[in-house]
Amino acid sequence: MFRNQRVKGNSRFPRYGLLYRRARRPETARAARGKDRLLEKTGKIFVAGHRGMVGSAILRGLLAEGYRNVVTRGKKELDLRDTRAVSGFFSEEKPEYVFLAAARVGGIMANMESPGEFLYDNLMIQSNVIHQSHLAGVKKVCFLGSSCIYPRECPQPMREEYLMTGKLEPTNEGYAVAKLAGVKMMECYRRQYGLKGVSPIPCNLYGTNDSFDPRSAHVLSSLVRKFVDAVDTGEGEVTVWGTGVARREFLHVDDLADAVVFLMTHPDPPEIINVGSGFDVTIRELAAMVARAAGFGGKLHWDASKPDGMPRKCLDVARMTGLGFRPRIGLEEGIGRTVAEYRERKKGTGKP
Ligand code: GFB
Repeated sequence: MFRNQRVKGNSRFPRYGLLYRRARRPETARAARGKDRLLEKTGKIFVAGHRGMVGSAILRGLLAEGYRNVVTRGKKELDLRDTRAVSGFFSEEKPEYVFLAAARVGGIMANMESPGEFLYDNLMIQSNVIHQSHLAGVKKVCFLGSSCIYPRECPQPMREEYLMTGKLEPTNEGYAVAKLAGVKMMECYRRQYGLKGVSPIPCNLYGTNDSFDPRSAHVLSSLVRKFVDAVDTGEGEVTVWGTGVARREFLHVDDLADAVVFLMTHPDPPEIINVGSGFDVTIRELAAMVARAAGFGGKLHWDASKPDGMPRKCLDVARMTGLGFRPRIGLEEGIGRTVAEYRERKKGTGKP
């Protein structure tokens, strides 16, 4: 619906009110929105991947902040892996700011089953969008990394300077190599061509518009589906993958979107910056929280034949906290919302 047009208003996204925004904006963020701001309200913004979980949250965030000149393209209209098509799009639309949220993403099993696709699709998408942004003279680019780009045996919590200091976790190596290449491409393009930008590195994300496909989803949404479905069908046991000892840090995608828009409005953000809650839980603790939120009182069966993945992934969020940003949605609340959204989705379509 946003193709080639200025977005007229945000009535489709009523829960993002001014009050909500004001309440959570720290002083430094307000200062950043002063005269030095780099993301102008009337500037043309391209949100790549606007239908995905992250892209759609960024789009909602931008609309709530009063940005109206947003351009988007669906996958069918513009294949971001196609260099010629992406070049044509940039010549035609001439965006001034780019949020690169388009990516092939998935949980641990999807990553293990299709490492080639995760590597190829992401390399192509990000190379095309970052390179064309440079050629088109884009003022600022936001490229989203992922906490899986840190080494498998990384000291915890993981600081930005630990990148490239060790071997990657094998279960998501294809995806991580691509994302790492994207972060490096941003650095190299800044150094050689002066391309301005920021690469936020989010922890594990969940929230509105996430996939609930049990084979390919990330752990939180996958567990939401399993426990809600078990309650609905009266199933007494739910199977959870792995041993449950792996630790993960979670952030609701609305908080990520706020952080990303905040960073793009900041006059001089760090080139690479972790974005997370700063605390982690074991998968066992997560499963218990989701079971409780879904109202599941049965048994949990741990399928240790499935991989645990990286033992621990917890970001050091000191840089982001230093800029005055803190997430707003706690894990308990976020899980509750996700359970409600999954129930709504089931009710609306009759199936998930
Ligand atoms: O979100 P997730 O799939 O991926 O979480 P990663 C995997 C952890 O949750 C493992 C356990 O320890 C799994 O054993 N788990 C338990 C489950 N039950 C389930 C389930 O039903 N579904 C899933 N998916 N996991 C991903 C990377 O790693 O993290 C991506 O593969 C990306 O590349 C993403 O970086 C942020 O956290 O291990």
